[in-house]
Amino acid sequence: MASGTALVYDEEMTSHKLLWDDPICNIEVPERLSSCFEQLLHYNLVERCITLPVREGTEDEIMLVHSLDYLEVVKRTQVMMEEELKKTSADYDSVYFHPTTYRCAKLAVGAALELVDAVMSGKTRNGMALVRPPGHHSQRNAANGFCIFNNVAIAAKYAQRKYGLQRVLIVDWDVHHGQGIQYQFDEDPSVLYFSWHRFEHQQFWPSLSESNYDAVGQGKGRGFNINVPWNKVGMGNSDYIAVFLHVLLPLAFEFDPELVLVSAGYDSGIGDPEGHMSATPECFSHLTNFLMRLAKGKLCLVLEGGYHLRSLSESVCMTIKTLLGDPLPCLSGAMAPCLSAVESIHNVRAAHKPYWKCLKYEDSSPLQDLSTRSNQMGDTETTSTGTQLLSPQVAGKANSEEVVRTDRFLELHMKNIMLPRPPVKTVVAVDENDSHMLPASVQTEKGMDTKELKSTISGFDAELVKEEKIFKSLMNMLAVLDKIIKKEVTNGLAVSSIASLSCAIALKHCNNLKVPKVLCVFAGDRDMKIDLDDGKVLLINISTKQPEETNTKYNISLNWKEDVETNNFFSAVLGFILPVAYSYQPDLTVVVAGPNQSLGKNGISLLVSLLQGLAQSQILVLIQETEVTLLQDIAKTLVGDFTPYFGTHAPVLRQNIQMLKELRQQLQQEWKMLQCSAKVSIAER
Ligand code: Q9C
Ligand code: ZN
Repeated sequence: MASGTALVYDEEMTSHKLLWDDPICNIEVPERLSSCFEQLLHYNLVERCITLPVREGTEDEIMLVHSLDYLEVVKRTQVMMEEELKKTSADYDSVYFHPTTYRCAKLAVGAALELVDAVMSGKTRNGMALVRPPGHHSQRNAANGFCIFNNVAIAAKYAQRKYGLQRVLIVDWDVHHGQGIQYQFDEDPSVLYFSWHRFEHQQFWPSLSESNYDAVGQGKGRGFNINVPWNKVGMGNSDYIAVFLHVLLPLAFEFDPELVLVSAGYDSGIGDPEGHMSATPECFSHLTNFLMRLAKGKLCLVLEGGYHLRSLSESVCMTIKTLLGDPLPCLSGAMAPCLSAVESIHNVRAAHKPYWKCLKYEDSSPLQDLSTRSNQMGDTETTSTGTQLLSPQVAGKANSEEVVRTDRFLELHMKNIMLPRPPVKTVVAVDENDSHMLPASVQTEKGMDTKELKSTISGFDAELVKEEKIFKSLMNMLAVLDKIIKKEVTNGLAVSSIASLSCAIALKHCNNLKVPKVLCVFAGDRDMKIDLDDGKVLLINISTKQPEETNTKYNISLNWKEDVETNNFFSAVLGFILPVAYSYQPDLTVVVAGPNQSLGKNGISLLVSLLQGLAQSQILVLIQETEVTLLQDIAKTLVGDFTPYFGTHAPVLRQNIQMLKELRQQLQQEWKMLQCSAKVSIAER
């Protein structure tokens, strides 16, 4: 499988710049690009990437999306004097031209295409192109919103033509609506376009009715355009993650793309003078990490907006660190989406219900503007993250004070979240007979024999523990866990003859070492009681058996029926397990593939892959001896040089969905990231 991360960049794209006074365009500056590259150098990330030279996009490539007439207009600006450049710029909304604009715009297109080639040919697994001018607003016959050629739309068409792709996903996390991309693929079911954007009930630029959630695509393309309007500013980490879990990811996994392109604008990040949102840089790590699980890891990001230089460059660094496979920083701030975000999520899901299997049992019709109405009635709820991390932002004109304040915040913040990378990522404790199945880069645990570990074990079932082989494997498992907790390694894996016992001992060891919060996801039959002490452990048990205990906040059973041929489990992972996990914010995750687990390779891989986003990627996987067929895939997933395929989305079973609905109903006040229906959350607020 392909490995490595491509970085496509050329300083020449900084030559495009504004030559006159224009209060609208003056934020799109050359330093946007150079500051990103400098910060990447500062964190020693450039040297870890495979740097690729840029090239010009050809006229034919540009005409995959744009008309010849428009191409000629842009070409003519090369030889224009300032007055003429001004006049041409004024023909479009929020655009400026410079004599080097044509050249830079061609390089931006070419950079995106080089990146697609690197990823599609297997030269690298993923990558990012740092480009100017941006692209997602530009249209067949028009420049728009600082954009000249639609880099990402051209890249999608190019990838389809050159590599015969049937399904391409475009994720546009820029804070503006990429209407240019929407228009290009509105009737095209082969490209799924997702965009979230500041909308404020159509008050915010570009103020189009077709930016709302009910624009789902047209003709054959119905259902393949996803708009998530933000009707308030200040949206933060929890709102973004909630939209990914409840809207984008279920549809994206069902769509099953062969390639993922990202219109990666960072004006959706904290401090941005256009967006006024409050997502912190590590949020982009999490978004990137999610998208790396699609299309067998084939992921290409292309820069769009982002106008707060420090916020932009730190967020770009977090994105590239994640592409490289580094552990993820925890998200800061309390994890609960705001009411306005939940309302948007509800409305998009309702609008897309007719087109997607995963939304089949959605019982909702769109709700209009509930959060706005309650707001007018004097409800002063503001969004969560930003206001807690940083004193409240004032919507409106950007001022230099706000920029400085965010700079100072980010300086401190980055020191807290930049994690050291352990020299060894994965350590395993397995039987020698099985070790040939493991990737070369894992370290095998030979076992530490310390009093401390022995005393942890000896508190448990004496008869079992007396057996030499069992005792030894428990010691090895604890040694692996110990290294994870001490941050000598990022993750680990152990095979166990009695998974329930191993799990109980592991949790005991966490408690001894004062790990504050452990998330334990146990698939299969658990025949051992686990001490759940004061929320230090959150246990989610997935089993085909009816649970004996009733569900509580920290002890949750999913009675799950699975069809092994296909993967039914997406809805449980995205719609329940991850929302609960993100709400809990564990310090360590333990996943157990126990006896009679019914999730199969697809389900367990999915679980392990996605849970790596929690707890700074610190995760211990315990595999029951009888389930060793999982070993190879799980080990590769932990090492990170492999993205398993999770199987196709099965039609969801009604009983599973019903069970999830009831659980969500019961627990969404405790675990707020579960909220995805405005009706319920309003009723209970
Ligand atoms: N009153 C990108 O982020 N603002 N483009 C216009 C008019 C234009 C943003 C405001 C913002 C364009 C790529
Ligand atoms: Zn933007």
